[in-house]
Amino acid sequence: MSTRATPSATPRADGPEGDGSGDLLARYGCGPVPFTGHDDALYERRLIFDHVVDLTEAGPRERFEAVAAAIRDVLAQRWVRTQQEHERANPKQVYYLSMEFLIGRSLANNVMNLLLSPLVDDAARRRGLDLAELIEQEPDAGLGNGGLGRLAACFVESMATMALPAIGYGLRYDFGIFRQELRDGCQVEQPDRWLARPDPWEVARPNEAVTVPLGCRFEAHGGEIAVHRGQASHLLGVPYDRPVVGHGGRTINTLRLWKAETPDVFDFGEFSGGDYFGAVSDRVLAETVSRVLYPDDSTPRGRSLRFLQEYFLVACSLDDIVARFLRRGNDWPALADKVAVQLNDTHPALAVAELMRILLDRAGLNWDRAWELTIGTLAYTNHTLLPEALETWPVDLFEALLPRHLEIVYEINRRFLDDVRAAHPGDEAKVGRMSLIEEGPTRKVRMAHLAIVGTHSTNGVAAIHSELLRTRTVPDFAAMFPGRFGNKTNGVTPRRWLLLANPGLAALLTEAVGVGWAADLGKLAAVTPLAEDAGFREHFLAARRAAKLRFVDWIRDRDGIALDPDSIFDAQVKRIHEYKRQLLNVLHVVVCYNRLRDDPGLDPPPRTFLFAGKAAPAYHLAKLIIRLINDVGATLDRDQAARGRLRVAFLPDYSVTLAERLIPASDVSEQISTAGFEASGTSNMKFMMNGALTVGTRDGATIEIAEEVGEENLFLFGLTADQVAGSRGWYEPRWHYEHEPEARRALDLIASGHFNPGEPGRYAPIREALLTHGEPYMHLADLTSYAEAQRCVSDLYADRAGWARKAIINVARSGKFSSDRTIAEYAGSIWGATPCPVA
Ligand code: 26V
Repeated sequence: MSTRATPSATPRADGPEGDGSGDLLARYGCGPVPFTGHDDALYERRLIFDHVVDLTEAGPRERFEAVAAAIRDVLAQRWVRTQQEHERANPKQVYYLSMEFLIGRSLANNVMNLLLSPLVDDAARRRGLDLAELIEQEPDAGLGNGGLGRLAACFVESMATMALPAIGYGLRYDFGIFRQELRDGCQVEQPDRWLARPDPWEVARPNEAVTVPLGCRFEAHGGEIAVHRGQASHLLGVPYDRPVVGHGGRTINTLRLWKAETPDVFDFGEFSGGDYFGAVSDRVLAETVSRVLYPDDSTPRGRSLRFLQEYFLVACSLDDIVARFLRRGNDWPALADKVAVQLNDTHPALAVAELMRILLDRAGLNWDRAWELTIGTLAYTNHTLLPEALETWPVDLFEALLPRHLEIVYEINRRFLDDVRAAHPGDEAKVGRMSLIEEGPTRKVRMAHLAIVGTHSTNGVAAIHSELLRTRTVPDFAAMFPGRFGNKTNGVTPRRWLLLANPGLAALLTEAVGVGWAADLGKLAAVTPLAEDAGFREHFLAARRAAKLRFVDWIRDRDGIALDPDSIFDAQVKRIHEYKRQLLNVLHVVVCYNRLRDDPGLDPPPRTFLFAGKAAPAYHLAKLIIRLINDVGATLDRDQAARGRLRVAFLPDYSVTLAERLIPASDVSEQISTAGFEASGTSNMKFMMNGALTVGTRDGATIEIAEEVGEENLFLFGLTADQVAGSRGWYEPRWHYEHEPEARRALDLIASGHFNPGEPGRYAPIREALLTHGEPYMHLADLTSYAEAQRCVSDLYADRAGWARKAIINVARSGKFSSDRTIAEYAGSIWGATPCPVA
């Protein structure tokens, strides 16, 4: 037994007092900052002066605001110092442009990264403050749909931890991702009023507002804009800054979110011809641009307001970037040496045309010079291969809103296609495939083509995804620009996803390998031999049990859902989408249910199948899947055959906060997408880090997880991406239905109305989808091997030592999946950026 003592329940961040955290932060050229010397009456002052409330009268929300404001007071000087140092040193500056930042809550995270946990715990104790209750007062900043937005949040945290001079740019939506309610098992969307109360973390900077000229005036109607051509107008972008605290608190970078407003009252005359009423409604209209996050995850329809949002982000951010670049005394030729801009998917790909416009029209450079600098400055990350998610925008929309940009896109295309023709004379089919313009009844700009042609780097987010991008999605481009394509396998921040989310396990790991793993996750490799240590395994299982109990309490308080901690917690939490195959999971549940009904003597370990995730509001089949999960859950609860042995729970309103509680409590991680469809996945990494075992297909980053832990330490099943692609065209789900009795009985039971006696035909569309010739997600093709993998899970669970061994190895080998590793790769091979430590 190598651990010294029973781990304490409180998280032990790398402490400032000579506990070794100094050396590991030294990897990033910096050590932790001791935030001492602040008088701890900050909290009282904030209560009295901000809230004008007697200390004993303050409610939980006021107390939260006062604590958060006090923490902001503590970090303010450091935040300013970081900016001053970046101004002084004029390093290569990194910018991460993203339409989404799925931040979640900030209070506990900031306290942790400032290494203030012991201080804050102590101060709270002395005041009788219930910190857990205060933390629950903070709404999630849900400015994202899912993986892409959460990745952006992990990345900015890693960049700050690694002392990179980096700024994230996004939009300050008034409404983030919708709140999901369940009524009769159906998803109902409610607005997310996260800014209903003042947000203590943001700092408005109206004096740094930027003006965005548009080629037309517009009106907004339900997500579409009606354009009045020929009348120019303006939007104002007001920055709201949020601190991004690096672990150790030395670097505090900025996340700058833009709010759309009208230029000030002064301009009202120009805007509205002196019409006061019209002027006020123009203000309201302008503000609709940053009103709401688009909730679709992968089905962009022709929603023109989204186009305007994307341009607004690009125009505000590039204006700000260029202003900072010039203010630091740089000159245009140095742009690509001093600035690296990463485009998070094609959503900000208008940056290619916008930067060209700035360099041509404002800097007065010639085309070739401007093009070289644009390509040298910008880089693009692709996050999905789903054809329906590859963005295109009608040429008409460009023409009306951004005529100059369309001109530039046409000129980029003309020169590019000249090069294509020169390389492939006579191959007009290739020219048509590669053109930036999709011809057809409505001509469209292909944003992925623009992004590849207009940047020096295109990367995917896991090895298989980058490979498929090169070989299947854009092979012509990969052949033309072989040096531009690369891979950057995603990662997640171990601070939020392990140190903060799982204090018990974090403390055990610290006991085992010393502090320092949180900023150098590779250090966990030293835990590997402890998988063979019976004493360590006991401590490990105890820490996991504690996380489970904590979650059981929390979800009972939040939703009134009672979960049995003695059952296996088997979790599939992610957006609801056919390719992610929640339906495969449900089919397997029904297979298990049928077995129990057939043979009441069966005695598998009890299991609770946990689901959470939102469906795009217009994705009817996804919403029907949610309803099915709830119907199955309710039926199992009523049936003696299942009771106590098989449960299904759909946890409403999946969020960063729910993930932080649920992942540490889960035994099994479901990563069961059709191979070739999930670009990376990132919850797979969070589960692994917290000691869950993966049941998964060979897809996305799960393949690399298997490489790290060895195939014997997870449960892989199903067709490979090549097999899936190879059977496209002849796949016949009916064959499985006819030859596999368990599959047939499961499907028949769902279609029979057993789970929904009130409305027997309810699930006909699901049966239809699963049995349609050529069903693209191949549910039935994988069901048998999935059920087999799940049988292995149940068998192993009975062997506690065997289970713990594999789970420990998963934690120990999770080092690769720290977003610090990912960011180090971006910094080294795409950005050419190095740390700029703040003294
Ligand atoms: C598309 C659209 C279309 C218009 C409205 C809003 C919207 C929002 C998102 C998207 C594309 C989503 C692409 C995406 O989220 N990809 C995910 O990226 C993760 C991080 O790289 C990755 O782990 C997931 O596998 C991948 O699905």
